[in-house]
Amino acid sequence: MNRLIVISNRVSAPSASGAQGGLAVALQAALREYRGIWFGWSGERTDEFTGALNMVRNDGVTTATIDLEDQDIEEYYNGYANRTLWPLFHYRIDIAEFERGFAGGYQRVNERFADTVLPLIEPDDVVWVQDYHLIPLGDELRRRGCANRLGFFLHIPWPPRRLLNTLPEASELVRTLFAYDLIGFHTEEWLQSFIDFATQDLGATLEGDGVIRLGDRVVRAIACPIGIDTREFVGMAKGPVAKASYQQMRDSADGRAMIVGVDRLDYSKGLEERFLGYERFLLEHPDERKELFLLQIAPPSRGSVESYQKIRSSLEGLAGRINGALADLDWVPIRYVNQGYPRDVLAGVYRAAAIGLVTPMRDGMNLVAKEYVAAQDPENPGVLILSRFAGAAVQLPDALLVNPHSAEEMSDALMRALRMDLAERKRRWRAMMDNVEQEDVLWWRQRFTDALLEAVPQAETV
Ligand code: GDG
Repeated sequence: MNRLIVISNRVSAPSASGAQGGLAVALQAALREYRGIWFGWSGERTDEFTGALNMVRNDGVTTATIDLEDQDIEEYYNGYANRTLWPLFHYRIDIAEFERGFAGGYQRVNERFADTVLPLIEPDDVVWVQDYHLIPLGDELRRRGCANRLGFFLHIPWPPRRLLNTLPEASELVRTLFAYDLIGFHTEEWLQSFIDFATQDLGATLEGDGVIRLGDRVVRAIACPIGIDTREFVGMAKGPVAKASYQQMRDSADGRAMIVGVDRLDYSKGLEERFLGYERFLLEHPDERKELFLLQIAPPSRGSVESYQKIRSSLEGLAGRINGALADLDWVPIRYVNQGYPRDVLAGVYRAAAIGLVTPMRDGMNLVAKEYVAAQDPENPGVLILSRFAGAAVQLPDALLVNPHSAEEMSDALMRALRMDLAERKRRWRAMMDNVEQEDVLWWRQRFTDALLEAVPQAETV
């Protein structure tokens, strides 16, 4: 293999402080190994798009970024990516917005990405495109003569075909995926929904082992669940910063069991339903009330999109209402925190929490669930309550799995977690940790890049 070219909406530059997500860390390790380039949007605006590249080499990884115009950001990023595809792919057609301007901007930015990255790609390079912002990019690269191996990974769910059909340009969009040699999803469920659409709506045929043919194009589709950098996270949970935040949380918990939730402030994460499930528990079990409290960390995201402003204000209202109705002189049921914390601080917070409450309505995977498991003390692990609708539930069946639509189920699970004896907590945690250790982020990217190298290149199938 010559080099690896990773393309994603945003590029996360290597940082000396290590304050980065697991995905960035994993991709950078791969890029270092394969002398690669990471290409994407800088996150900056420019008056007029020129395609000028900002190339930076840092810690063995080259990043190449471009700036986008206001209209691009509005239509492609805030528009099609975050107001059309994100809600639709999370089964929220009620808030998905279908506007031709968004679709046009999305297409234009994908073309701009293709124009700009193409000159960086050498004949033997392997190209790996990330996520829903860049679905048509592979097709745009092929139109420009790119014959390299191209892979695509979707980090979010793939919706059932009847939902996807509400998107006016669904067929054209899905057709472009056939430009890739390999497509990866987190779970068999998302993979199967993709196959359903491809076969029933586009007339594609299955040729076995995940190989799908559409006309003269052949693509392989696999389920390849992402993990976290478990070794790093376990190390961090034992480090000085995590120890300090652990102690701080234990002290402030004052003997009560802490329930923790950590989520980007996003309607897909089920935060309102979580608060209602917790409220139900408090109402059903008044005697248990002061035995526990909920710490919800929810750093705001995508604040320029209206649905995100709405969820923010409705959560504030809900937390205020629950606290107002149930708090006492010496106890507040919900600590709702609207800011982010460094990863090592979070590791200590997870470790101090007797219960991890991870209840998205839909989630491609959910890394917080895995981080919570990795941060636990093996001698006294906490209990993970996990939504059945997170991709992570497939790998973590020993969590207490709940339906996040049901406040009753959440209330019951909280009671069970609170009363669970040490032996059961240890048994469940060990089973979950085995998975978190084995199927970590390095395993994920190795599996994907190996499968991409094995795939028969499109250039040879047409
Ligand atoms: C998408 C898919 C899929 C959160 N708050 C803070 C903070 N975080 C970190 C968490 C975790 C990450 O952000 C969130 O990852 P998730 O997987 O939970 O969710 P999405 O951001 O929606 O990610 C998801 C993922 O892509 C990967 O494929 O699992 O399904 O939706 O790492 O720890 N990090 C810091 N401070 C915070 O306050 N430093």
